[in-house]
Amino acid sequence: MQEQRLYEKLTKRLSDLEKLPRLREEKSIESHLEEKGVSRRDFMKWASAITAMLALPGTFTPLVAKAAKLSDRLPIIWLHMAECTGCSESLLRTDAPTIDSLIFDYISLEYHETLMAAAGWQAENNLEHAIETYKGQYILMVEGGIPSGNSAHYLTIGGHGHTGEYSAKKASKNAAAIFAIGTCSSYGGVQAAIPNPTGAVALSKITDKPVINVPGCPPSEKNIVGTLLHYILYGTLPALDAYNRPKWAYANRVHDLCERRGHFDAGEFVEEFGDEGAKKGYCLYKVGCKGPYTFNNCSKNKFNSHMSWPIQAGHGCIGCSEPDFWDTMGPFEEPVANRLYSTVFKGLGADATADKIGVGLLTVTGIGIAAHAAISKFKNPKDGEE
Ligand code: FSX
Ligand code: SF4
Ligand code: F3S
Repeated sequence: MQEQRLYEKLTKRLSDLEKLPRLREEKSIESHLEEKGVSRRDFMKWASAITAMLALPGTFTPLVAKAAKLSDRLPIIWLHMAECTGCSESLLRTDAPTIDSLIFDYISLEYHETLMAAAGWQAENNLEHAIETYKGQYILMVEGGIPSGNSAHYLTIGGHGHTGEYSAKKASKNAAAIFAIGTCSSYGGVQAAIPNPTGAVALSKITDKPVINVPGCPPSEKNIVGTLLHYILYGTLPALDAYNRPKWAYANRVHDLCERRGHFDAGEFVEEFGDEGAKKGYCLYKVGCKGPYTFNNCSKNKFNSHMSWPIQAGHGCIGCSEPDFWDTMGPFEEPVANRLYSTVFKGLGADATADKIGVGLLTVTGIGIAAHAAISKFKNPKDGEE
């Protein structure tokens, strides 16, 4: 019953959107995909995978396909702040174009500094024009941390010499929805790491409007496109966790669905990179994996058309979708518990602690408890000496 009501609600939303004019060329998504060699069957398979990812029943697949078809009805403005452009690259630079990247080609991207042909004054005019023309209707996607306050000038863009902070504030004002794409925009990211010389902050710190965070350094192409499709489908904000991340993507820990989890539970660990355990695909906890403290769906969806992801490639998760991971998750190749023991307790039995963590401590405390709780547990010297 509830499912049917939702189906009707989403159908209504999509038919309202359908009445809006196409913002780009009069070309259907089918012909766009066909030109790129994607069959209708592949497209429907993709739509069904996205439906599952958004935690919707399989019967909603035609609606998701329709949402993708209507992705040219909403204007999008994409701003770059201080970052590496990895978020855009994650979406666009796969070896063969994925359907996600083709959808991205198809959407009505009114302004994107990496992709647009315009430069200099022309580019700035385009941005101002898009903000004016689509006032209250456009989706704002921002990539990168934002140097702020007295340090805002560290990010100065364009002929008018506006700071990134100025542009992001201005574009946020009349946006219909705002998405912070990547950890930098969501939480500040690498440029906000201590000592944060440019005063870089998250997008949510410079606007009082709601910001949906889509973290990851970079986030997967699926999480970026899924966020957009979710908005097209619902027209409202998704259910969020405490850090404003959509729950459909960030409700589980990387550890929960990790392909090496069986080895963790069995106490089989890689002791150092390149050892026998590494060859056997053992758990990477002792060489620094932060999967137990990191909320993201990479263990399920992977990257590059489901080809691989950090842990499959043989390195632990570095916690890239968590706030301040550069400061809180390092050193990246040591367990969190080692770090706490060697800094707070001056090297007190670091290896012994890691040994106990695998089969003992973490299992007893339940890896399922909140990361903070797990960390404060490690801080207790008595636990380490058990
Ligand atoms: Fe880079 Fe985007 Fe990391 Fe940041 O991604 S992949 S530094 S999240 O803002 O470009
Ligand atoms: Fe996977 Fe890391 Fe958890 Fe081991 S600690 S099971 S490698 S997420
Ligand atoms: Fe990032 Fe960890 Fe996934 S490092 S990409 S959250 S496996």
